[in-house]
Amino acid sequence: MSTVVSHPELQRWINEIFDHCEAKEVYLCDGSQEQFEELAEKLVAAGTLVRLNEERRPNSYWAHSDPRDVARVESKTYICSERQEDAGPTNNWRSPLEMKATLTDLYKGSMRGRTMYVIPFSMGPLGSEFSIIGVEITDSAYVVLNMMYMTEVGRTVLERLGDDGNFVKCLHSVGAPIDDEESEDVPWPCNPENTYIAHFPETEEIWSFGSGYGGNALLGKKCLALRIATAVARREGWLAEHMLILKLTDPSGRVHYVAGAFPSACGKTNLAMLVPTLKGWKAETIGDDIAWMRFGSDGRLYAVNPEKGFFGVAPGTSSKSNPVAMETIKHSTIFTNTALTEDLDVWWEGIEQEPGKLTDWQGKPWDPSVGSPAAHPNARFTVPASNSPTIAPEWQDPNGVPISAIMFGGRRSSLVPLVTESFSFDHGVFMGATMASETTAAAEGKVGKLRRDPFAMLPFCGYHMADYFAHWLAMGESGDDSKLPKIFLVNWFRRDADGRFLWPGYGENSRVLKWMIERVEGKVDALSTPLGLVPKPEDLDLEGLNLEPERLTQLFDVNESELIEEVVSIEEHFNSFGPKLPKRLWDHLERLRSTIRNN
Ligand code: SAT
Ligand code: MN
Repeated sequence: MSTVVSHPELQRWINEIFDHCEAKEVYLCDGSQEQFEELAEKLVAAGTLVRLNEERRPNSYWAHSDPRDVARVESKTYICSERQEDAGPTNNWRSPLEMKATLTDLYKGSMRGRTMYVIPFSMGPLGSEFSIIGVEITDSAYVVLNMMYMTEVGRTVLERLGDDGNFVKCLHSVGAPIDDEESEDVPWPCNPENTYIAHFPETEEIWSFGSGYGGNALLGKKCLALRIATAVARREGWLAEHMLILKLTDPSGRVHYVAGAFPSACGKTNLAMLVPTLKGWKAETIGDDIAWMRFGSDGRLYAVNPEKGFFGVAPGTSSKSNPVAMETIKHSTIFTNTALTEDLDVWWEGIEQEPGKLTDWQGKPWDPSVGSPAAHPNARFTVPASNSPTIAPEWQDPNGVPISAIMFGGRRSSLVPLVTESFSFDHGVFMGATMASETTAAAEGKVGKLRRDPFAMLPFCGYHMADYFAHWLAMGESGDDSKLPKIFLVNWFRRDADGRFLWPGYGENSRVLKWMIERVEGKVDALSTPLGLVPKPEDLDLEGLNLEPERLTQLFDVNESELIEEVVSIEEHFNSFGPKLPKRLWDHLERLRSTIRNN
């Protein structure tokens, strides 16, 4: 095979994969618009993409997947560290040797009849101290288009890599060779029986096989920017987090940046695109999913969003729930597993418009009498962040933005107050480590069951979760106390005795953000409770909200028998991590338990 790149190790790896996977040809992705269009046309011809109505949804496409390939598969996701104890109890583990043997067999000839795409990409702004370069080799053109929206791709990245730069090797195959040149390809090739998403944190490699779905196949996102990055961040002393980054400007023009971790189905993307209801306040997006954070020379914690696009859930998105997202996806968007309208636009449950006659996410004719949803609940839009009308001008600042506050949140119908500030950074780590959310209909399993999801990182931490907690504590220790971000636990989802939400949420959450900022600026006091510091009633700006005082009381009420249950449940949670769980976190649990005994 001829030389395609000047980096000897990259070229060697390209040759090796080309030979082993027996690909038909190699295609180096340069990041150009011409290539985007060429590949989009190819996918339209193959039936993978449908070009949407140019007037209603310019430069946009619709795809629907194999019905067996619609989401991340945590049961097939592995952390292959040398030692099992380094993967910890929350990850699937296989030894690197064993996993590589299994996958080497599967990759043999897996790209037969297909083009092998080489995608040089950067997570984080090129040239930033934060950034990590990866190269994804894939046999899916759909993956290439999505990577072009989600990351920086192409020549600029190769130039920055030079001839001897480090890069993360990301190998992906849909695992569906075309053996008979005469036969037609399927629109969404995949191999659900043999799907593996394998991570090798020590050698910084990702091997993914069998799935074309976002989180399994766009390897820069969860695989690199979280699972591999967490392991790198631990070695190098920074944080790779599943967090949104939001810029807030108060009426006097003062700016603060806040980061926030929320489990799925808690409105993270909506919060990242918040439209404040408070007069004079402005919110802009830096990122909606991932934050990489490290201390700057001034001692503050700085964050970048390593991504360049949004990969958001479509169902439920509307001009009411998220007008900014609706504006963002008006053009240049790839929709996957939404429904398709008769005039070639997209539709999903919750979008507001009447559905009419549709093609559903499985490609079948649909009208409301069908009964099942027309869009898959995990249907997605992929869109460049630059499409967003409220993306902050500094969203790609190579130095990142200084974080004033970190929020942890979950969906809790009782006990957890609307907002609680941690007593200290350590106590904030306790809040993150004990985060929990009630399951919704969107995920499998029982609805309303409480699930602990520490730092919203359960499926994304590339090493032992207890070591990850220890890393957070160590970060706090290495920082300058007065400059560390304040940490808050929020809960937009408390309900009254009749099951109704007590807090209106969405844009009204700006009222809670305002209080956090006033705390950061030292403008207001707080009341101490067993769970942390809460606002004095007069300090929460409720003007124009018509919230009865009774409801406000309920939003902060801590019921003692529920607190007892919580302590028992956290103890069980902590025990699941074994002896590695940092003692300081046990101490915080004991302190909480003692507040019950003393009352
Ligand atoms: O497919 S992704 O893993 O990127 C999206 C998600 O599940 O959060
Ligand atoms: Mn996410």
